Amino acid sequence: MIEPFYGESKDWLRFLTVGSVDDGKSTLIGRLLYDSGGVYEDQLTSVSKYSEMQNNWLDLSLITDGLKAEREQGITIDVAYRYFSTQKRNFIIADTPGHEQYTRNMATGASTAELAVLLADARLGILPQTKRHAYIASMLGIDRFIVALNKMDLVGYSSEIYERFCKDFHQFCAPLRLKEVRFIPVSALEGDNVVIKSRHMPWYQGPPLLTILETISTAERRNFHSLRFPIQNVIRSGKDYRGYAGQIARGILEPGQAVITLPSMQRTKIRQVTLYTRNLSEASEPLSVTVTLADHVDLGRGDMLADPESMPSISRLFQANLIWLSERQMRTSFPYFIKHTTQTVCGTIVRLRHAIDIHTLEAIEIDSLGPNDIGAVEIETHKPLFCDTYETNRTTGGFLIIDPLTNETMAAGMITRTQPEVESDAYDFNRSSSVISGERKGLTVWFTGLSGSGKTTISKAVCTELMARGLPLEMLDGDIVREHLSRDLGFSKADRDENIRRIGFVAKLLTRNGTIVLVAAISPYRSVRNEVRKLIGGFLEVHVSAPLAICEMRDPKGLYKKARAGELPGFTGIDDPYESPIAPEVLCSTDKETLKECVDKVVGAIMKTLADRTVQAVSGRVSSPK
Ligand code: ADX
Repeated sequence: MIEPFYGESKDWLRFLTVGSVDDGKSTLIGRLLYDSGGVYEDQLTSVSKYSEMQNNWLDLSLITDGLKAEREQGITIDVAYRYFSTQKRNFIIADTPGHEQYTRNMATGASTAELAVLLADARLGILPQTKRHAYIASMLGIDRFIVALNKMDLVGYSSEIYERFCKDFHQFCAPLRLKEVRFIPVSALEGDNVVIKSRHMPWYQGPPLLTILETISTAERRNFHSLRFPIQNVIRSGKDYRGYAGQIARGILEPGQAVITLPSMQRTKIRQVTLYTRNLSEASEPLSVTVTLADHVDLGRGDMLADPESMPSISRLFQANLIWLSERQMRTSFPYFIKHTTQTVCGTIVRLRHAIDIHTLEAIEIDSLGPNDIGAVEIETHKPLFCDTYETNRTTGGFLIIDPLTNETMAAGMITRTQPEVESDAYDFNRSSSVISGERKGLTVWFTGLSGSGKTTISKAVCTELMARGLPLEMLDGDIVREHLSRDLGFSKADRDENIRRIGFVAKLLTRNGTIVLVAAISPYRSVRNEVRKLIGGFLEVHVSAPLAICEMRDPKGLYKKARAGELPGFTGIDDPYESPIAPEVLCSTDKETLKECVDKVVGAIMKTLADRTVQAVSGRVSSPK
């Protein structure tokens, strides 16, 4: 059983193993685990049995390649983490078994690793794959490499081959600005220089791989300053308790400590830090804890507690490196979702600055990034991120780009510069903002349906979803409008039409100014709905539908009962008609679909409309003569 970080006296080293197909990575890991006693009894028995059946020698790659069988059964494993420990240290190996999607897997595995063991085949030397993996590992913040030249037994343990390889690799990795590169000649199959020093290579003076892993410095890993605590969850209990749960991305948290809340910028102090039910006197990254604050501050998911003396950048504009993961090409000016710490916001890739040629590590000009490409971009988000550069903090400096329509992860990103540091001439703010404001007119989303069908519930939930993505929003709910704007109106046909025209007029003004307007009104008559559709322009009609009997059963305000009793004449559905939309953009059948299904449908339609519009605007701009 692996002890958690907390209270552990031996330290941990998380490392990533990197190698091309057939470099012998599985055998090397198997050898490390086997020779250091890290293989479970039952695992060993099955490996021995299988090896005997096959070829009579113990095939150590089977210890790790057990995963292959799972893969063949269609179980996807992006990264396999293996634990082992020696007397000196605990180890976590992030191994990426897939070959096809290697880049994606590496990006996942490397995000927490502090060292990479890079494997190459002594017969083949440095392959393009090796270079790609080394570059990606360094880009993901790994600045310590152990480069193991494997299969030395197959090249007669030649010191010349090893020396030449070291020289070539040194040359290649010079621009990567690594802190430490150690080389080691090994034969994972024979066990040379893995755990035990090789008898076959007396010319190699250094220690075996495991000794390097046990002794290499990890001291700089943790940072006790510059607190970053992105809030994942708000825990409420009783009348007064409000706890904020999350994972410490950087620094320490302790009772009495001064913190600033972002984005509300309020100064307060930490009252308590708890782990499960235990109060802690101090907690540091990467522990997940719950804190309470000395003052009553209203915080939510995506907000952050930070060190007031050393705040992160609060930025909507930044430069970043991207590893493009999707099969589909990168699109500039397309509204993607940007997932950063605990919040997801809308954002666009404003410009591709350049891509990287993996062989020469030089910047090259291309139009777009495709699968496995690496490039530098400028990004603009609709809502500020509380971020650092990836170099200073992998959590607050890293993000994912997600397709809003399919939810596919398109790219992994690493922030290299935030707005205040971006020179004004390098960043044409007007140009990028025009993508956001000029071409992004607003949209009215009109929820129509019987009283009790669920218009207000769905529109409120959609509002929360869109708010989290940083979109400018306004809600016009029938009940509230009637309290203010339409106080003088009743429920005759003429009054209802007037009510809808007033709502339509306000929605038009807001839409014109770039707002997403969510209207929830019974709006029972088709003709006036069509009238406001024409007036507003950017219009999505959502029919929130449920059979009258169900709405009547729900009767949230007791109005159906009153109407049936004759106390509310002209009630829609009872003695006044409801004319269903003929071709609404979205139909939510609240008697059959869950709230989440309905919300996803509406949010999807909104995002698609915005996306289509941006694409049209961009292609129009490209094709129209100046
Ligand atoms: S609309 O017909 O003009 O679109 P709107 O959505 O603004 O109606 O307001 C409907 C709300 O007014 C209902 O949710 C209900 O609370 C209240 N109401 C009062 N009388 C009626 C009525 N006769 N028919 C429908 N809703 C009524």
